[in-house]
Amino acid sequence: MLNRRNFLTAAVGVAAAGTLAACAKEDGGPSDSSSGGSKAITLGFAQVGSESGWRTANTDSVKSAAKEAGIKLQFSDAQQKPENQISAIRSFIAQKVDVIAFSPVVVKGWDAVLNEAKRANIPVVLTDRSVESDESLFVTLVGSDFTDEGRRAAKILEKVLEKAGHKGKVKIAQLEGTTGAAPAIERAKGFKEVMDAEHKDDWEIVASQTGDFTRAGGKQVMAAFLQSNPDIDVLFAHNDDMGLGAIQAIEAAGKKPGKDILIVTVDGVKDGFIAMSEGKINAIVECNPLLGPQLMEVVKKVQAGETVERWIKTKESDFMQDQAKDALPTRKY
Ligand code: GYE
Repeated sequence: MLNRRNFLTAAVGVAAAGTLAACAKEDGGPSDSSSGGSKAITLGFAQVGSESGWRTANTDSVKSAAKEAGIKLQFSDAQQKPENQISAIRSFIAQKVDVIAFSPVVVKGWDAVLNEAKRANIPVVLTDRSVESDESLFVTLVGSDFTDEGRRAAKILEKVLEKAGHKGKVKIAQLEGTTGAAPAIERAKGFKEVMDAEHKDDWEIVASQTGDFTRAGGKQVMAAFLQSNPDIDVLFAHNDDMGLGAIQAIEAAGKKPGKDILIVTVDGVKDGFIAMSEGKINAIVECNPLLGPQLMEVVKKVQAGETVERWIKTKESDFMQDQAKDALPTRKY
């Protein structure tokens, strides 16, 4: 995963990728324009799946931005299985696409296939999620700072608790994202960082399990949490969809989401905002899925051999319940 320590390696990585892109052109690969006219760039994109509202918005953004930028898109949906992404990347290499972009399901297990892309002189751009890999194997990451999102969730929970007039101990249940995925690891880490530094005596995570970023997962795991820990005060869900599933489980258990159990989620998709405007979610930490336009810009630069920043971060906001109704009409996803 990326951090400041890696910036030096980053510069080297970018330089190498620039050379890669240049080599690809000299090879007379698909981007060769020597036969006259400039050929469209072909981008192979290996998506995680369609597990959440965030993902649907992200896919739409990538597809429409490619169209707008005149980039030929080869799109593959991995259905949340890393092995499907690996096959998709191998097929992009076989097709000799110009650039590969992908949003890795989990952080580990990419070195072999990324080395194959490197040997084929095809630069790789990460989007949304990061990897724990040799950093020379990808050019850049276009996406959010998930550790910061975890910190922001803890900070906004302080406000939520204050607003609800909650005093004393806070029993927290956490619905984690996909096990081994960057947003699950880093959101948990950022939240715990603030908790350990500022709430050692009053906050406690009494239950924490993955709901795989899906609504069905959130519902099922929350139902189990309520059985084993009927006195949960707070739910921190790593995405809106799991929070929305959990709301169903909370209501089925005869409790009021947003009142009996205070809820903080991450993403800020429309359904999340609707639940918040109905008083069922107390706060949302935004994670912007509209990465398509930035990604296409980067792809063009990489293809042209230009230097790009090592981590192109997304700008985001936080929302409390009383902002939901006003914000809802202008939400773009
Ligand atoms: O929060 C979740 C999606 O990787 C940031 O994946 C993304 C996460 C997002 O399934 O809803």
